[in-house]
Amino acid sequence: AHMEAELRSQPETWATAAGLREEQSLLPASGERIAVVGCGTSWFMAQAYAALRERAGHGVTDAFAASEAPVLDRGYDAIVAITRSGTTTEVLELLDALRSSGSSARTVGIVGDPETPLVDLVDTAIRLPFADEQSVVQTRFATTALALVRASLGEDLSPAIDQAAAAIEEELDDELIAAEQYSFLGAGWTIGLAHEAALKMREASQSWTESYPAKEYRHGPIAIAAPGRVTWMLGEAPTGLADDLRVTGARFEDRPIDGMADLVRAQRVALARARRAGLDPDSPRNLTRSVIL
Ligand code: F1P
Repeated sequence: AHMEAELRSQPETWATAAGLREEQSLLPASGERIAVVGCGTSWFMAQAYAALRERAGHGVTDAFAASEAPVLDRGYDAIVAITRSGTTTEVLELLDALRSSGSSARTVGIVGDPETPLVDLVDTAIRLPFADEQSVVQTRFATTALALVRASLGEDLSPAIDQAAAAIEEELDDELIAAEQYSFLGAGWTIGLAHEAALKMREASQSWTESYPAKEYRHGPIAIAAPGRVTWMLGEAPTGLADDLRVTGARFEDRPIDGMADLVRAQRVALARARRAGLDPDSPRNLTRSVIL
């Protein structure tokens, strides 16, 4: 029940984030060289953040899984850590390592839990308690953090909010929920969303999912496209992809809506598949709310 309620609240939490001018101003300024880090869902949001910020012309923005982020000084002006719980070990260890290496990079945390220990480890904490969640499987914290980033880059989120609200109410067709396999694709900022959609399907519903940059998909992964399987593009598809897929017999999902709104549809498919399989999406197999090593 948590996942469903949190999923459904996304249009409101995005609208709230869009209005948080002060929190937006705490994000690194245009022109700074930055790295964005996180684990799991938060890493995928870091990837989306990096692509959006570079596209907006705000400067070099790298994204790393916190466990693989370089601790040697690469001359970043700031490091942004995204973490709902603020307790994820790899993120805390990275911040510790940066501090002990004498790095001069400013650190910024984007957190859900406002009292988390992480807030004492960063120079600036951006708290989004209204988007924090009970469920293990993240939905709204991740997308709301990204909504904050998009608004800070001057994007108008109204179309995304309206499309997400519509996506929450629409009826999902049976064939889409019952597929054997799903490959999620993205381009630019939606690559992170494709990875996130695939992760939701695995976490909530134990589904076989893959995810790729759309143009990479043709370099091999398309080999498994077949009838009864779904290839799902978030954002605009590259020219020719629809034709390539037609001959495979796979279903091509290619909605011309905002990537975050389409991610909400994928979250709903994950929830529907979990229910159908008799799984409780609030207690996913082998997972905990945050990974503490
Ligand atoms: C990161 C994360 C979640 C994932 C699972 C384990 O948590 O990987 O994305 O769904 O719950 O932890 P956080 O650092 O954002 O709290």
